Amino acid sequence: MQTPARLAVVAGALGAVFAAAVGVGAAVGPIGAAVGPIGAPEAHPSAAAPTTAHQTPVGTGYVLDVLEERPAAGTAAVEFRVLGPDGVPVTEYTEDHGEDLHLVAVRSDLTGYQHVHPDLGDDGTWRAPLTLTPGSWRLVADTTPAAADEDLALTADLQVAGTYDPQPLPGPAPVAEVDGYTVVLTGELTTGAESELTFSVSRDGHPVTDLQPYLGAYGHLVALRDGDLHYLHVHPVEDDAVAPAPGPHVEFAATAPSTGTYRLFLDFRHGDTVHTAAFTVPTAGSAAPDEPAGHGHGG
Ligand SMILES: [Cu+2]
Repeated sequence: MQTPARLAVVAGALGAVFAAAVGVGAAVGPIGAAVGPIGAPEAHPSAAAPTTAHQTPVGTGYVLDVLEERPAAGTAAVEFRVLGPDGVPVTEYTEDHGEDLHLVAVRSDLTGYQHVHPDLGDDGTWRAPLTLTPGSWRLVADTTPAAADEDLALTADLQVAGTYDPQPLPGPAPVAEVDGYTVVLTGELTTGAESELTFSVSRDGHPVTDLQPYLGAYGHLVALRDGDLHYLHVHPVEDDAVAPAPGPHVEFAATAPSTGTYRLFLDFRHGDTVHTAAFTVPTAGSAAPDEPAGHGHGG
């Protein structure tokens, strides 16, 4: 029940943004007339006008403000701020899954996935170490500003110079191999109703039953839609009466807002290392015609 509610919250909040923007415009008058000496650099006027192309207002007017939208290719710290409805960098957050902010970075062809937990400076500037290749990148900051009282998925895009070499999206498959592990996905991603996705982890043919906690669970799942890179909130299936087992099965619940093909990234921790298994998953009913309804070729 939680995921539809959260999606509904996001959708409702989007409506609220426009209503709030109208209200703010009426109350404050000319935007930028007297924002005050907050210390925002002159060269960064977007702080007062959260509607530039790279910023997507979400929630109650919060924006993800990247300081350098055209970084060079390579590994470097990407700096950004979460700006509140008042344009002031947010410094107080409410933890979710053990972190104040989860940053996901992925190139527009859904390669190069990175999930990091950046460091927050006293001035509200986050610094995230990212490895970027030429092309367009989507950043998603999954965070709960203390004053917002709801989980937000704030997005921004980066353009990395160089020759973009797009990779085709791997076809739908229920099995992924990563770092010597085999991860099998069962379940479907459905629209309009919550469904469960179960990931089963094994290595060398043996189920892995000693997964290590990562971000307060035995797995962390991120889903991004092919094409528009829409970010899907996913949460672990939690049963208050039964503590989750440390593998081999890790369960999540998700609802897709509409049909499409998603790339699912499962982070799990084993051997003191975080591994990421990736799957291409069409929403139920939009699957390729040659995909079998079930895959019972066991044994
Ligand atoms: Cu995270």
